[in-house]
Parts: sequence; C-alpha cells; structure tokens
Amino acid sequence: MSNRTFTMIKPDAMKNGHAGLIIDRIIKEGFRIVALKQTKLSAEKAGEFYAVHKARPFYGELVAFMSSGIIIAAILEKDNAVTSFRELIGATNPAQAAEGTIRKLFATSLGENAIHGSDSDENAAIEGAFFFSALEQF
Ligand code: 3AN
Repeated sequence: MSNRTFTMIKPDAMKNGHAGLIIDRIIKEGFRIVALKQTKLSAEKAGEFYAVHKARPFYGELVAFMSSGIIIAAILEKDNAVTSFRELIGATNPAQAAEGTIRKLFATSLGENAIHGSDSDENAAIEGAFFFSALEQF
C-alpha cells in the first residue's frame, strides 16, 4: 500500500477563500506536503484529468467547473494516505458528508465540492504525475 495521495483544492473553495484553512487542516491531520502548486486547468486538461468520467452525464459540467478558476494541486504523504484522506474530505455529496469533514465544512454542492482526493493508490500515482515531475516531489 502506497503512503501517497493526490489532492486538488477546487475553484469554489479557492474563490470562497478557504484554501488556507483547508491546507492548515490537512497538515494538522498529519499529512506531509510532498509537492504543491497553484495553477489553472484548461478545459482540455480538465477533460483529460477526468477522462474516466467521460460517459457520465455530469462530465461536461465537471470539466467546465474545474477549468473555471485557479486550483491548488498537491501530493500528500501519510500512512494509508488514500483512505485516510478520503475520510478527511468526506462523501462526494456534502449533504451526506460526516460532521467535521472538509466537504461538510467547505463544499457547496455535489458538483462544487471543494476538494478532490484520489480513490486508489494507482490513481494517486497517475494524478500526481499529471501535475508534478519527479524533480518537484520532495
Ligand atoms: P469523488 O471526487 O468523491 O471521488 P467521483 O470521482 O465520483 O467523486 O466524482 C468526481 C467529481 O465529479 C466529484 N468530485 C464531483 O465534483 C463531480 N460529480 C460526481 N458526481 C456528480 C453528479 N452526480 N453531479 C455533478 N457532479 C458530480
């Protein structure tokens, strides 16, 4: 099992001024920052990142939203990182997210849900490499 996961603070959380609190929370929960950058996805790049969801009805909306503003992308390290981080961010739909989770605190809707967390070790490695070269990971 890998000890790394990948996250993005999404455009809604960035626009609402929650990035600082979210990063503070992530660090307080014991994740070490391996790599971090502020960036903006083009529609093409967002489409590539979410290609796995291409057939889903919300794909167009998701790509438009994820390319609508600045994001922060990061690789994080902790024992059991993928599962531990999914617990910290909470359910995809903030209405179903547990109390105290990042999505419960900061997400506004199912589509605009503040933060991304990889769903497997394999995807964590693919997603991290999408944003960061080996020279940017410490
Ligand atoms: P998660 O991000 O919790 O792993 P996924 O992988 O099922 O959830 O979905 C990826 C992203 O697609 C979600 N973070 C959310 O922004 C968006 N999404 C998922 N389901 C819907 C939906 N039914 N309507 C709109 N957007 C959705």
